[in-house]
Amino acid sequence: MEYVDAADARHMPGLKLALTVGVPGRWGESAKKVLEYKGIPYVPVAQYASEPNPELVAWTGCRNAPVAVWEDEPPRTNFQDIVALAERLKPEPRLVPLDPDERQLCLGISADICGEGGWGWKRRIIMGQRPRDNEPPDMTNPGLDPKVMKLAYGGSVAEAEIAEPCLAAMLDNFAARLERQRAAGSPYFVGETVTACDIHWACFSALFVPLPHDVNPMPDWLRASYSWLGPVLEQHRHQILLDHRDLMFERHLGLPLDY
Ligand SMILES: N[C@@H](CCC(=O)N[C@@H](CS)C(=O)NCC(=O)O)C(=O)O
Repeated sequence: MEYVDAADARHMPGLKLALTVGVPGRWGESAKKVLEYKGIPYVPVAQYASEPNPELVAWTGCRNAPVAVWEDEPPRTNFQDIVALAERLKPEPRLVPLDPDERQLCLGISADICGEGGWGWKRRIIMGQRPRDNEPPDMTNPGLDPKVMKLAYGGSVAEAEIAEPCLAAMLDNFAARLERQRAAGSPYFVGETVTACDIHWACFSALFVPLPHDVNPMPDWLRASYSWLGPVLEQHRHQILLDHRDLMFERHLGLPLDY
């Protein structure tokens, strides 16, 4: 992917999206796939993992990614705000259902996947507590500033301990919902069409079982870190969660990933 520097991008018209260069950040990939699914063009802006990113901060007030800026409107950094912006810029194909019950379900599932305290956040807190029991040794990126990452996303040992049963319950819940949907004839989380939470799970399933290297070339340390579930979550490796991810990428989102 070709990235524009933040200092240049801030003067460009249209939609700008800051993304972490060379790393498939889950929030960034989700924002990208929401826009791509809807056919909304954007300028990819370079954000460098764990670095100060001073030009991006000067422009948006935000150091990390993603950051979406439409024209000269305020920046959007939260997954739900980015989906709402995309819906406004191009309502079709719709990713947030009009039906109130379905909308609450869709946004609730997305919040459970991407929101603070959700699947991605809790999984990251566990991944940040090193070393974990029996984990392989090669899971730390020598290029990242551990202090910055710990401060931004670290969490505590106590948070990591309570995270694991919550994550296991989330996997069971997502799988049970997909099983019910499958029995009703739909491969998607809500209703009969793709909604935002389908894209969010497809992208965040990398923290469960990452797509293979040929379509998702991740650095070895990151693949090891994303893949290592540990003995508790291993018991909740539901095949239907991977079937859903594969269908989403094959039918709707496209492969290989590019970052
Ligand atoms: N702002 C997002 C979360 C963003 C986020 O966690 N970004 C991480 C992805 S792992 C990131 O940019 N990491 C690289 C860095 O901090 O430099 C939200 O609230 O939905």
